[in-house]
Amino acid sequence: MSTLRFRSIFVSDVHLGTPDCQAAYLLDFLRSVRCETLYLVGDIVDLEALAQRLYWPPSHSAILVELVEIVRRGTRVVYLPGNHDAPLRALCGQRIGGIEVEWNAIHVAADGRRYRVAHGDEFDPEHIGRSWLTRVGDSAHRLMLWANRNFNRLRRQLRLAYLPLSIITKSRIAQALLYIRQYEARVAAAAREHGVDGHICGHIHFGGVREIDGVVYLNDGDWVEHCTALTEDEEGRMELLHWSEHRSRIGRVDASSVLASPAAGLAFASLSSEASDVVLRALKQAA
Ligand SMILES: [Mn+2]
Repeated sequence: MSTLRFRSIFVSDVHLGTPDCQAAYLLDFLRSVRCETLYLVGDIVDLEALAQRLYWPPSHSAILVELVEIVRRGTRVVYLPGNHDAPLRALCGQRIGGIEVEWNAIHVAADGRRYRVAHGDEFDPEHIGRSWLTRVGDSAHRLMLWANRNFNRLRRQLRLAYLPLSIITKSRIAQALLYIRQYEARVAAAAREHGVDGHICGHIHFGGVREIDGVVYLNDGDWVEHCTALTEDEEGRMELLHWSEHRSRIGRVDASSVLASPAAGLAFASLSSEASDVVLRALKQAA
């Protein structure tokens, strides 16, 4: 199979260390692509789950081995930890095994657009709220102490980060969509505040490409259910790809247009057709 070449690739919410991780599809994807910069946009290793139960099949080690190989090939790898790998935020500003660890990053696309990149749990007020960011300050040492001290309390709170998913599994679709829309709006508002052209995040396990009030919202999705990655080509065109037995382009942003990803198709693909009908009705009502 031929190798796909990209300028940059964004992957998040892999959740290594949990049985839900779709490691085989991700490994196939990583082995099928080449890029100059790979962004790991948080929740890569689920330290929160591993603290509760040790689960680590060989396929999860294979992902780490592949990441080492990607670094070795000369790809720049930037790791922006999320809430499920939050203890790694203590390493922000450092380079670990050739991987740059940062809270967030500014990605300048080939077309000159500037995107802020961060996992995105700070836009999810149900889980911790503003206290998370304001209390920490910017000292890595203080962050580490704070993370250690609050880790158990944090774990209880972080579980709420999956609110959208739990709502979806309960088939309360309209609320899930409302939650996702509110999240997207908060991310877009923050992008405007930062004066960037868009924001690239993950966290809510709902890949998405949208233009919201003049800024671009890009969510690279997850490798738990949807198996999606965000890619940038040499012209700065951003595409959301699904990668399993099927490979498809779900949404696209280029210099002149935004081809938004379908609102519900991605998130609800795994539900039964009956549930999908509910989704469609909810969508019609929302429209
Ligand atoms: Mn997350």
